Amino acid sequence: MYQDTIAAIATAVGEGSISVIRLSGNQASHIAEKMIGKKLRDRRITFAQARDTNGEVVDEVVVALMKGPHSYTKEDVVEISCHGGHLPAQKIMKLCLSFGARQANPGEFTLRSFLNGRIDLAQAEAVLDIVQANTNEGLRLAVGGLAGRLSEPVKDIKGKLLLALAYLTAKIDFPEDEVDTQAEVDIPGLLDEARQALHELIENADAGIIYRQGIRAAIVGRPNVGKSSLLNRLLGSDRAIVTPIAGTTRDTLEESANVNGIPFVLVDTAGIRETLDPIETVGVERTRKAISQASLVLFVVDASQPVSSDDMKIASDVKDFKVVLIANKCDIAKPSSFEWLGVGSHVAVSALTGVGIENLRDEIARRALNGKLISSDQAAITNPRHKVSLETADAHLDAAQISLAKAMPDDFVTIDLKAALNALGEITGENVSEELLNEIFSRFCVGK
Ligand SMILES: Nc1nc2c(ncn2[C@@H]2O[C@H](COP(=O)(O)OP(=O)(O)O)[C@@H](O)[C@H]2O)c(=O)[nH]1
Ligand SMILES: [Mg+2]
Repeated sequence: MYQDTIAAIATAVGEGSISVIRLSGNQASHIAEKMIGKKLRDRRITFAQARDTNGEVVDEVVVALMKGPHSYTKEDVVEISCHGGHLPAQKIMKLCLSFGARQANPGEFTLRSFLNGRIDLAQAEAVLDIVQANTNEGLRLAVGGLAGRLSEPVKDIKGKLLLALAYLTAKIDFPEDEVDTQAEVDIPGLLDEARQALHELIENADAGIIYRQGIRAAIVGRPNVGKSSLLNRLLGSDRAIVTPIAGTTRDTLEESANVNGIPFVLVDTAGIRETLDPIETVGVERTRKAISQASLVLFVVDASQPVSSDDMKIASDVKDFKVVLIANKCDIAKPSSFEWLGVGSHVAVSALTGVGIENLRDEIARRALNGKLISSDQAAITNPRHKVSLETADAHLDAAQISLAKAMPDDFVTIDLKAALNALGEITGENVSEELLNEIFSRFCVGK
């Protein structure tokens, strides 16, 4: 436990109906009691006036005490709710400091929760994901993470490896005939099970990471096929200017959109065509850059027009990217086949009427996730750091299995088992460096 008591304004700055100042540490209730001149009781709400050191009333407040270990940090936690706005919260915060609290660092409450053993590191990181989630899916995965949906399978895998390690270590330490044959442990079986569980987690990781981090998609095509109309349709608002004049969009335009729970950055681009217009030429250059930065290309063609040489040129420009081919304006023409453009089959839509847009959303999401949709009861890694640790663990188990198959001395196996356990410990946080902890918690807001 820590000696100092930390304090921070836990609500967003600005005008609001209430602000909350949070304290954690063994002086938390003492500091609050000094400020309000009343005794606090555990798990009770106390209404009071907060007074400064001269006895002047600063604000009316509602104070809650949650005594450790039944609190967010496992320490005594006090939450003081005052009127919203800049001044009351700041004044109360200052009073907390003058009565002996220290300003909390970003994420320090959650860090204490982790260091005091209430949550593991993966759960602490899930807290940040909850705060930052911008789609329902992202939130669902993050809340699952906090509830231990990642920690549980990892703990399970660790349990199997520990059992194998304990058995092998006993075999090394004691002569063979002393090891209880009743307790014979199926090492290859345990390792198989552990690896299978690892593979399941790793398989879903890329999709999980996309749900959390989002993905960039560039909308490309020749002028006037309806790229800007499509952007507006996907956003559900008239963000980009749409006109019948070819070359209306001259610069790239970026907007965030939620496509089936995946946070997308959609980039509308200037139409690609051979042009002598100097402004349009710069626009076309920017389009090429946008394509190279995107993970997904939404290639729009006009179903009401014959395929042009510009279309073919674009098709060859984007064929090495992940492409969704979109035949737009299907309200005025039945799209013919565009297979021969060599970028896959098309999705027929009308940006004007909205026909086919739901299909398109499904297709965009499916391609973004490489066909890996995560069902709501599945555990999913959403954090690249966790994926690396799982892969490291898996590589060590692979080596351990090879040593077993070659009947190498048990030491060879135990070294890799220990290394695999270490890698898994980086996820749950048993063995992490101070630097990594700082790195993770510095991304939190103050007061969290
Ligand atoms: N009939 C029809 N017209 C469309 C559709 N999508 C866009 N347009 C029209 O096509 C023209 C060019 O659209 P715009 O979105 O600016 O195309 P961009 O140059 O590719 O960005 C405008 O007059 C739009 O109203 C569609 O699905 N059906
Ligand atoms: Mg446009």
